[in-house]
Amino acid sequence: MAYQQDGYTVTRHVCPRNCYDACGMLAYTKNGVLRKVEGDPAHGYTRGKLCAKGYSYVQRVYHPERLKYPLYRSTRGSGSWEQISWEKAMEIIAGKMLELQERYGSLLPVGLNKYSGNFGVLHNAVEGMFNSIGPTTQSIGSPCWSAGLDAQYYDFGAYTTSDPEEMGKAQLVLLWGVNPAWTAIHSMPYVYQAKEQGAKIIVIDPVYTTTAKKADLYLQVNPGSDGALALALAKIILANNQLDREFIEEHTLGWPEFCDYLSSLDLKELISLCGQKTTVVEELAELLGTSKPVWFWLGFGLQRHTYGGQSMRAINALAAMTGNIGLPGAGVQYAHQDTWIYSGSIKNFQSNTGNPVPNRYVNINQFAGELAQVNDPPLIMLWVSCRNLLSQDANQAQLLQLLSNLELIVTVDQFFTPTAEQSDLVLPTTTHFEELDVVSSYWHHWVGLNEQAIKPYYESKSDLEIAQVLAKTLNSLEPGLSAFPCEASAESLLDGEFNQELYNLLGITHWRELEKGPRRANLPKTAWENKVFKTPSGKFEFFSRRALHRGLPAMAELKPGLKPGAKYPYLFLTPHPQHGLNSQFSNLEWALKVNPEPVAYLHPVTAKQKGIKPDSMIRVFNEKGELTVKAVLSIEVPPKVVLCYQGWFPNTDFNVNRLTGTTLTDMGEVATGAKGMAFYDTFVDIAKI
Ligand SMILES: Nc1nc2c(c(=O)[nH]1)N[C@H]1C(S)=C(S)[C@@H](COP(=O)(O)OP(=O)(O)OC[C@H]3O[C@@H](n4cnc5c(=O)[nH]c(N)nc54)[C@H](O)[C@@H]3O)O[C@H]1N2
Ligand SMILES: Nc1nc2c(c(=O)[nH]1)N[C@H]1C(S)=C(S)[C@@H](COP(=O)(O)OP(=O)(O)OC[C@H]3O[C@@H](n4cnc5c(=O)[nH]c(N)nc54)[C@H](O)[C@@H]3O)O[C@H]1N2
Ligand code: SF4
Ligand SMILES: [Mo]
Repeated sequence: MAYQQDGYTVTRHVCPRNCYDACGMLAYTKNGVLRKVEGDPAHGYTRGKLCAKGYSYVQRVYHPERLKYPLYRSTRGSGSWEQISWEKAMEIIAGKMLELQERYGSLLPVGLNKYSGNFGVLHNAVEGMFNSIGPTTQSIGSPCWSAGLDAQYYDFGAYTTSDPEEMGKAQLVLLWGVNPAWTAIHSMPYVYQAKEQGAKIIVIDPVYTTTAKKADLYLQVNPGSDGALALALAKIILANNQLDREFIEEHTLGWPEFCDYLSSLDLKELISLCGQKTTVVEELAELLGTSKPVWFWLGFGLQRHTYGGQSMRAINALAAMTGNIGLPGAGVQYAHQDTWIYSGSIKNFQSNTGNPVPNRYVNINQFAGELAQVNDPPLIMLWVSCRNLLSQDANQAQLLQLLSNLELIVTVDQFFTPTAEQSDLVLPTTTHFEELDVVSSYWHHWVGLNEQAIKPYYESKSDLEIAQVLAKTLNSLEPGLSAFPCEASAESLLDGEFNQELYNLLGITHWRELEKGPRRANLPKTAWENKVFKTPSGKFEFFSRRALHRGLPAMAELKPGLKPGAKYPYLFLTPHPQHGLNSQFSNLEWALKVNPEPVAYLHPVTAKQKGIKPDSMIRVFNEKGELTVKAVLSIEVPPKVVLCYQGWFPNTDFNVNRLTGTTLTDMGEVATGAKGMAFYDTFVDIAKI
């Protein structure tokens, strides 16, 4: 419940971005205006702090370029946008949908592409509205984490994590393919806590990141070769007989097979694949073999490679053979959805049409590519929500091609993004200070509320309200078409999303109790503490029949990463930026100051080979496209890598995803319905201009 403090009205919030931290926030308003945002001290993981992006939300909410009204242009590319009323906007959209239904006999030509702009549970209203009108075309899967989730599923039977607050208990912390100093800053105090208590911190990353700079030992691994490194470590630990025999015997399946497999591998070859010195790998193996508990944090970056899932399985095996599972301060931490056990009723509306055809699902990671192949019926109209496709999706050329063939593109956003620019209709939406919602995290175990702090900005509406007005308009034109609850309040829909299991988990009897502060789910602090796994055998599976049945190797086999060819000899790495959250925040004044222009980081040796001078403009190119960008020389990247952080640079046409999109990851279908995107297996050449 909002309370008064020093002349401000204070409301509780959770940052709903696709971010590990899902921070607890307090919003301070005066006279209906948001004045400042601070961390909520009641949040047991974020503990009253925010990142720079979080502290700058006032700038984002009142940004001069924030969308205020629905905008429409009758001729795409004409640049002449006109402000229209919501009624008119809905007439255009609903009219087009019904016309397509008549033309094609179903709503399959109408598509939805939605992802991570806002992870609040009521934002699922968008999918709910689409499901309520009968089969449509929808994106499925995730660009974030698919391969890694499936790897955890094959080995552990499910993905679950320990409280990150437990990290301090570790004796050794391995931060493997994750950059929390940028992407999960509230975990850094727990890293430091571990260090203060005597733990060694190891970072394994091709880039000498801000996180790596905090490490006791840093391994600059060749991209995509983590499986080889993990297998090399496993081989040395086996040879040194530093195994946890009891754990292996009691709690694992397939050790003899895995052990045989390890014996068949050549250590020198493994070490050379990951580009390490033997002494360094031996040093790390010794640390691993003699420390307990060991906390492995496997990041999403690690698995954005063709064999990302397989690499994760090799690291899981390493943790299992050393018995670093189910102990306080140990375990393999990746991500979880244990606090996302909402009823899902807002999503799962049966359509009234009685049409039994299921939705047509298209992998979000190759949305344009797959739809280009589909003609029965083709995609004609697209609704984009919580997405900035024309910044974030791989295969931009394909995407532009798809969009250019569509008759109507609707984008719902707070800003005039590159995606909005290529749309026909742009609908303004609220921020999480202007709507009620509940937000969970995929990293920590706290759940909190977004209260409404201020009125919706100008004419903006929440994704839920937009779904409701669209359903209403459709029903007025074709009575009974949508089963979506047009009149239901956000409160009553939240009532529907909560169930007894979730209430029990949070130790509350009604979601309104979250007004008093976020709650930690009553889950074990240590994942797998009972060592009963959710695999078919109930054990940790070195050997997974489930994987085999899906056409994957049964064990963590060596799958060397993709190698650059002669034509495009550099690996193009595009991880997540410090000052933006994917494409968000980079249009704020402070972000434009600290990060004014895109740059490509090159090793000085690479620059010399190519005759590239510091700060000169270069071309980065491959068979998919080309970028022009300033070169910054840095010994923090390996010579074979060109590094550009992903994101949106307003007022430039820079876009790393013009070059990405060669392959999908090896896994992902089980957990997310589709394979992930191997964003980081992209190869390029560079040239001075
Ligand atoms: N500030 C900020 N925070 C964010 C985001 C953001 O954009 N900005 N995005 C959010 C989202 S959507 C996500 S998915 C997460 C992602 O956050 P992370 O899990 O940290 O993932 P990435 O940034 O993709 O990559 C992490 C690191 O993996 C390294 N890496 C790349 N390839 C390899 C490899 O083959 N082996 C190893 N060992 N390392 C490799 C990269 O160099 C990078 O430093 O962060 C979330 N938090
Ligand atoms: N090259 C390369 N590309 C990548 C990645 C990479 O590592 N390298 N990472 C990938 C990953 S992990 C991810 S998660 C994706 C992210 O891709 P997207 O899901 O497209 O993520 P965002 O850039 O966060 O954009 C979301 C948009 O939602 C809008 N938005 C915010 N709140 C709301 C709301 O309440 N309602 C609506 N309707 N819109 C809202 C924002 O203004 C923003 O324009 O990018 C992927 N792309
Ligand atoms: S972007 Fe991430 S770290 Fe920053 S306030 Fe939001 S949840 Fe917290
Ligand atoms: Mo992501």
